Amino acid sequence: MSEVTLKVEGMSCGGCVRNVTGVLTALPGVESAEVSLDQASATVRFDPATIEVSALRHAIEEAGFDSPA
Ligand code: 9UX
Repeated sequence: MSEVTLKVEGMSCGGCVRNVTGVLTALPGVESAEVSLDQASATVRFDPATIEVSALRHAIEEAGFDSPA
């Protein structure tokens, strides 16, 4: 497993946190996601053989948030 912390911009309430958490943990290869409203971040544990960091960021953006590098 690898771990990465991504920026997540645009979250404004706990519902956003749940949505981002759900989107990330639904992805194949993602073991867990710890999303912080205060830190505007998501720390994701994932299997790099199954999914790339770019796909994690893409999923965040598809959910309506920004994940700048
Ligand atoms: Mo809160 Mo976020 O009412 O997508 S759920 S702003």
